[in-house]
Amino acid sequence: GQIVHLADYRPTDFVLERVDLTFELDPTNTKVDARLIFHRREGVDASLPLVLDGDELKLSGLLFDQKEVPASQYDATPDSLTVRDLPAEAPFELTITTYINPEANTQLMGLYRTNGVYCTQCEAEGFRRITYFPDRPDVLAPYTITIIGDKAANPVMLSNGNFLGGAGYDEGRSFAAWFDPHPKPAYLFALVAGDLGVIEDTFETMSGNEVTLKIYVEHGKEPRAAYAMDALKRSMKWDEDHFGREYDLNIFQIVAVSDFNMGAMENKGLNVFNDKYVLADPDTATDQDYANIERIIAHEYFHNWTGNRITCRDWFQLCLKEGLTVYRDQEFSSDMRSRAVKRIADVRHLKSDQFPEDSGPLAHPPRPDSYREINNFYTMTIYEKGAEITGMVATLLGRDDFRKGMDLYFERHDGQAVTVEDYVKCFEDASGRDLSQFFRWYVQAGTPLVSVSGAYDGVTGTFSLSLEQTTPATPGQPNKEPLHIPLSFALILDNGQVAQPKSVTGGEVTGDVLHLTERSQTFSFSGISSRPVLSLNRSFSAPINLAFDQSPEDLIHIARHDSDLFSRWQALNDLALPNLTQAARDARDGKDVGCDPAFVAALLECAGDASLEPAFRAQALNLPSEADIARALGGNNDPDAIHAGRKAIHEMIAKTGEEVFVRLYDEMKTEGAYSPEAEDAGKRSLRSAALSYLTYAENSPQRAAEAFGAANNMTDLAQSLTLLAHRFPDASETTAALASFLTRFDGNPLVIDKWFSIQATIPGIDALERVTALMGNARYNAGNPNRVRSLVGTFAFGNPTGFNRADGEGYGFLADQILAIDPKNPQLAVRLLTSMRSWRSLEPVRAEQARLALSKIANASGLSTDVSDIVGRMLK
Ligand code: BAL
Ligand code: ZN
Repeated sequence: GQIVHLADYRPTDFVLERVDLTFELDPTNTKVDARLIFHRREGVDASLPLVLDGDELKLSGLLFDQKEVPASQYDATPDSLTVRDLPAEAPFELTITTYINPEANTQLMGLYRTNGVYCTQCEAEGFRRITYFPDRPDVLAPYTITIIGDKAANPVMLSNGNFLGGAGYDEGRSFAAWFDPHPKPAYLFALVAGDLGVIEDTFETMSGNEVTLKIYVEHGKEPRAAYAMDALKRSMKWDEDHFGREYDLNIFQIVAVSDFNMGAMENKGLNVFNDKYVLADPDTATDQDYANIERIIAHEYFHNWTGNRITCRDWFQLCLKEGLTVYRDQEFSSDMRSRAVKRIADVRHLKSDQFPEDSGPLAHPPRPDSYREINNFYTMTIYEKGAEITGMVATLLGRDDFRKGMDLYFERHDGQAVTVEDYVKCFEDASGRDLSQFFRWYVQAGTPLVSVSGAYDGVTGTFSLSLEQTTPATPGQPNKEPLHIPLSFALILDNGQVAQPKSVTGGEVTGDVLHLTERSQTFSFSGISSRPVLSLNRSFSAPINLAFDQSPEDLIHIARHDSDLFSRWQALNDLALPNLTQAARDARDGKDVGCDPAFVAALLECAGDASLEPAFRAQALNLPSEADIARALGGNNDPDAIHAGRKAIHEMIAKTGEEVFVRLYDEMKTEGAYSPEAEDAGKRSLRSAALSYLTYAENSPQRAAEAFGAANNMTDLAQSLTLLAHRFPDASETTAALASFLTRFDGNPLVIDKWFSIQATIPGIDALERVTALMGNARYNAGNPNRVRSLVGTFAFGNPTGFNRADGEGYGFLADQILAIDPKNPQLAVRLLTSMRSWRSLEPVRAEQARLALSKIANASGLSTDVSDIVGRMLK
């Protein structure tokens, strides 16, 4: 793979006017005829050839205006087709014939087969595995698609756009034709064919168009698609109400497939989903599964405007569609559920997954300026930090100007392939605010650190706040410029009221937002009658780390009084963390672990506070993870000590709070039939947090075993099984529960994935042996991404003690898995590899073992560009 640079961008020499594709489906030998109409772009030298992209292709035929092209006029290799002597001005038609083998396509890019169904994945560069094409996102054209296939095997034949018609074709075969009038890049192309079940519904858009909605699943699974359909209709309505966006075809289709590298894909009018994010019923899906389905259905649907109608000029602009669409799906979920709880969950995710990326060898700006393999840039930074940046724009501009900027974006750029600059310009034009400094968020990698100190002068009634920002160096970016950081804040008085300063000096403040723009800045607030407690970065208004030595008393004050629920959670979290890091140090040094009673009291006060929603209280009880603690420790990390320290803290909280937990466990029982709605889900989450603490207090599997026996939904069942397995792996109750779960759900791979994951994350040195044994289980399938992620992926990402065993066996195992998977599915291999991105923060013995395993990968021959790019960066 060559390195591609943003600075080298230039438009294509030829403009693609129309695309007409005919597929003659065959499992191992599908014929593709691509009729492409081009003209030379104005001003382009008439001697320049047309160069099209390919990937593992073989040209079988090439016609120019329906006449065979002489061999002297073109060169075809597996990865490109060059055609010379083309007209200076007039449009011309090329017909390209290729034969491809869907059955042999294990990369799951391009056209492949999954459980007997033909399916495509073209983002980012999969279309070039189907036919030679100008495969880049700034080449937009309307597509006509004809699919010809065996009638009995393919009663369903789908593509993008509106259905034109279909009928018998010849002996045993039929055809279906589709037309997508909206010009689109090839990465949004999709084709699905096979024998599938379907559920159908309709949606009336705001201007009165009736849209047919269809969700295709394997036969027999139709009832499990009902929640996805409901989520789709709510998404369509929400996008109209909140962004004025209406759907633009007469049909919208979703297909669930069982082999898929990503969560889902937003192909125009024909979204393809990993079945994990479509199928749900109370017996087989957890509350988290339901929430994920709702979110991802919305995400892919929202792409119709942010991604499809307006797409990216080049792949460097990926966060333009992904960050914005994540922002939109987060807003949707916040409206459907509890905004504060959603924010807490999103920030937890950002901190646990994006912050490590941003502080390690894979750090990159949300808008990178070079890449070797674009598949490796579907990252937490592009998606989640990208979403945070749009969120900061909304904070800086305020609701109304943000909406005006979005409206302008849709109006100005509909039908175009644009840049992040174009996007930000819309907000500048709509609001009159200069966002040039703010733009640095897009091009500068690394998580900024804001150091805070506050001082109150009772004589003058002034509170002064000194802020200093630094961003650590990241690969390729040794020096960082100061960013424009919007910090939501409150000065909370003794009585819990928010102080209203008379005046502010030292910088801009709009409403409750402080604008930190200099490297260091001191704000002074006058007219403050008594010493306030500063609550800063409320709602996590900026994705930064704070260095703020706030006293436990002040944090407890925030935890009690802040009107921003997120900040109350953050304060409890900030109270917990030093206890957990100290516990890890003490455990490492063989000392007794202690815990600040004031923190425990504040936590239990929150847990028992009936005025707070249960889901919020559950989030508070869910202590920072082992990965969070490792990050806070910052280096020389011993996962065993972190685990032991955290466990000891759990035991202390559990003992002190036993009564509270017994009471919550009773009170939070949900009544009546299972509902996936936020309210019941919140109760279940608090109940399961209480149950978890009770297993520590009681140190017996009894209660979890009873909960397992009494569970009437998958949330409770999976949670109690997790507690049994993780806390009491050797108990007979655990063995029995694992066996009964397997028997009950055998034949349902998505549920068996949970069974794999629960066992793969049992802490301790035995985990590897367990995982290896499970790989021999008949239900495991090393070719299916969901199976691999649920067993090997969960082990590497979610089992810090088991994976990071000091003898390095965990790393060695992972290296072998990566090397075995890479030749078949590089994207899946890379996914596993990124679990080791923080290897340098391990203590020296483990770090050396990790380095050896990574070197083994790096030195293997025949690596994919994907793996070689990532392992190279990790070892640099
Ligand atoms: N575009 C890839 C899948 C997604 O982000 O929706
Ligand atoms: Zn997306």
